[in-house]
Amino acid sequence: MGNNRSAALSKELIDDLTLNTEYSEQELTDWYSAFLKQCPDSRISRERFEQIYSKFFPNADATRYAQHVFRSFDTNNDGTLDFREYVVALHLTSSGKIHLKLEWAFSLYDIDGNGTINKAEVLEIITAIFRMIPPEEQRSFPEDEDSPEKRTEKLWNFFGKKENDNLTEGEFVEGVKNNIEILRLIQYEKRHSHA
Ligand SMILES: [Ca+2]
Ligand SMILES: [Ca+2]
Repeated sequence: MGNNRSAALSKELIDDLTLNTEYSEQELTDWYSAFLKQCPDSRISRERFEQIYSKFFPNADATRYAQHVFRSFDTNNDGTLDFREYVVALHLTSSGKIHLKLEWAFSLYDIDGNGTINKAEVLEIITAIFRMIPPEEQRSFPEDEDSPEKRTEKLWNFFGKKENDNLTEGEFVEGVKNNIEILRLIQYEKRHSHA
């Protein structure tokens, strides 16, 4: 183990992250210590990520969705999340800035990363989302969105797209911003009460 990285964050990484996120140097340093305790080799594997993610969805199967989320966070595509990717991911998904969230959502749906979304990609993500939704909750869905296929059809129509059309990032972001129904359909907000 001759090339163990030091436990301190490099100056470059701190500068990079304070510039690109809203976190302070102190927050990042504290966070990094915690991160190293959880991940001594300073990386999160896909399997580990899936395990962590699935704990939030004990009554359903979040594995497939977690794989897509992992891909969207693994920006250098090396099959692991390093500290930078982890912090940027948290920033994207929790900062509350709608534009950042939508850019991230676009990358989630753009499975092959070619810069546009096609209908098959929407269907794949919606199918993964459906697996996270407990069956009893699915039964309460409106009839025209109670299956992945129907929900995809509805979304695609909201975007005004034909079967073989593609959706650009600009169209995606504008569409979601301008139509609350689209925003509702592209995501899954877990219900908190299970009364
Ligand atoms: Ca990576
Ligand atoms: Ca694509």
